[in-house]
Amino acid sequence: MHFDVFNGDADGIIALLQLRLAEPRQSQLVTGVKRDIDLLKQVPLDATSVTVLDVSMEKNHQALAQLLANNIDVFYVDHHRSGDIPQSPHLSATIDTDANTCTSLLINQHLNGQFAHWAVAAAYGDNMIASAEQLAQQLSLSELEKSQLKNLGIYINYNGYGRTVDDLHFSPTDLFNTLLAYPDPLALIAEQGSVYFQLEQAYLADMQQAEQAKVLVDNDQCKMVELPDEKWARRVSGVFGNELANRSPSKAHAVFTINEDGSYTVSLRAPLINKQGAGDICAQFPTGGGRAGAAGINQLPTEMIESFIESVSQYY
Ligand SMILES: [Mn+2]
Repeated sequence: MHFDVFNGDADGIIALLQLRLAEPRQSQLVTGVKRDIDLLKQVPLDATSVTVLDVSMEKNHQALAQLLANNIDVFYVDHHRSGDIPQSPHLSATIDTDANTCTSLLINQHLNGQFAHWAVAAAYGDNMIASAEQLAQQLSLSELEKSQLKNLGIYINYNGYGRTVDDLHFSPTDLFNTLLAYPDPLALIAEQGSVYFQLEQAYLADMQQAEQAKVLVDNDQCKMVELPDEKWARRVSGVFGNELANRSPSKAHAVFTINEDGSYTVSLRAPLINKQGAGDICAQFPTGGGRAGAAGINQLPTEMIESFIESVSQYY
């Protein structure tokens, strides 16, 4: 059995979508909420082959080494930190950590633009606005089409956030299977009552609640807000962070969400005009990590909040 392992956000889902639209294949899907990236260990060692999309190789290093040692062919495409890439005839890896690319854009190149409309939606969804605009322009998309694909990317990305799949409106597996019926996302958007409109309604309701969030800090370097421990807040935390970042491109932004154990889940965005340091800052704290432009901490203890605020204010 072939296994398709992918991140449950817009970039991961749409990366696989493009691949499976181009090369339909019976496969077992392995995914989860956006933060659930330790996925490769779920693949059994009797798998015939594996595709891995949009999850850090560094975080899946051991499981990858085991698959390769068992002569299982792995096709790996990603834009997160990879650590050392194993040398193996069984591994085909495309890793590009450029802050302006994402897995769906890498797959778009791999497929010579066969499903480029989907890649545009994914790039918008991963908040790679400049890259999305560039591709949209190459494709001569109208302003309306661009804004529709942008919304679609944002909604699919939004759907990936939650503590568990229970928080989500659609499990990433179900969403992937639903979207697979649409080689062109503009057809999905044109369909009355489609999943696009269902996600839109849910997104707008959650965002309206987030606008009331408590502001922890707002200075020249950064703005940080706190959201309560509720399903809507866990769903909206990441996209709300992107929205704040787009409104004030010169500031770093962090969204804090309280966990059941009293610690905080933190999602940090570097200033859009200076996409550096977010991953390094978060990696200084236990359970933290991510990319230069966007990173997070899964469990920040209350007593470390001040030191986190200080780190961010000093860095930018
Ligand atoms: Mn991604």
